[in-house]
Amino acid sequence: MSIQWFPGHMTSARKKAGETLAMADVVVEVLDARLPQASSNPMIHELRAFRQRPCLKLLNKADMADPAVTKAWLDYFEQQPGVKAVAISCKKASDVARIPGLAQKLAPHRCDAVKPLRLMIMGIPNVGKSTLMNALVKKKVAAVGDQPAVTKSQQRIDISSRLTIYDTPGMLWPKIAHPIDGLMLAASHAVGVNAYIDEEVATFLSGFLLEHYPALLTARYGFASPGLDAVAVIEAVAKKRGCLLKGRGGQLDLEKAAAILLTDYRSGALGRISLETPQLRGERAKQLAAKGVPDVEAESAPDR
Ligand SMILES: Nc1nc2c(ncn2[C@@H]2O[C@H](COP(=O)(O)OP(=O)(O)OP(=O)(O)O)[C@@H](O)[C@H]2O)c(=O)[nH]1
Ligand SMILES: [Mg+2]
Repeated sequence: MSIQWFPGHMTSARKKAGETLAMADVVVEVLDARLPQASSNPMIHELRAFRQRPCLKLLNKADMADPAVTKAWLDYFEQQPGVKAVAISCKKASDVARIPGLAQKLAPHRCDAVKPLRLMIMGIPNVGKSTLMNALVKKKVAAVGDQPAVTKSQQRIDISSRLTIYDTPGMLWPKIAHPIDGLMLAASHAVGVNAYIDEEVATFLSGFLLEHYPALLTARYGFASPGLDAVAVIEAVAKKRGCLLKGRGGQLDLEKAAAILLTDYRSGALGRISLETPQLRGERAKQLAAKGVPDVEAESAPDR
């Protein structure tokens, strides 16, 4: 079953976002650098296309993503019309300091107190929108936390007479078409915990890590991965970390081991990992097209 999460406050957030976008000059779309396409909300793309607003795509949390893959994503996004893409970590002041200047280039006519530059920060839950807002304002004006839907309503801050910023609640969309996108989003903590089962998401993650980053599994947990499958990885984590069910004669607590694996990925303790590449995404789109299924969640790029 695919993972879906569209709680009520997101319906009103979408309506409000549409209204605010009419007054904003540039969309600052915060993406998770580890899953830049899966974390691109097609609803944001639609709103932006309707209002014809340029977009600064920030591949945030780049400190936790695979640098070579991030570079490939930047090249991919930069081909899209009206888009500038940069990789940043909101926790690095020098990265954040570049953002107003980059946004200004997308709306050069908004440059003084009569026409201040108005930036609207948008994105899916838990990607770092409010962290970015706080870093731009240089004080804590918005609550942040490593869980989805911390921000429930919009906030406007006039940083100066020339710069206004809107922070918005994280939004997903009503139907995540591809199960793998739901799994990537859940692994990265963009989805409410009631919408998925840890073990299912950890099985997806361990399968991906086995295929693409086996050395990171070995480095973190100290077991050799050849010959293991996704479930065996979770069992191996359970053994290494002593996860046992109480009073069950040494039976492994796989739920606990799944939670450890997810926490280690989310915190970056496992290392720098990217869950998708433009190439993998392109191959999947071709497979879907061969079956007659359009990749509805892919933004239009020149080569698509
Ligand atoms: N490693 C790393 N963590 C980050 C970065 N930016 C934000 N975070 C963390 O990501 C988590 C979510 O940050 P928030 O700013 O609350 O995210 P948000 O997008 O506002 O989330 P919602 O309000 O729930 O939509 C927090 O634990 C932040 O500390 C980054 O660049 N690198
Ligand atoms: Mg927030």
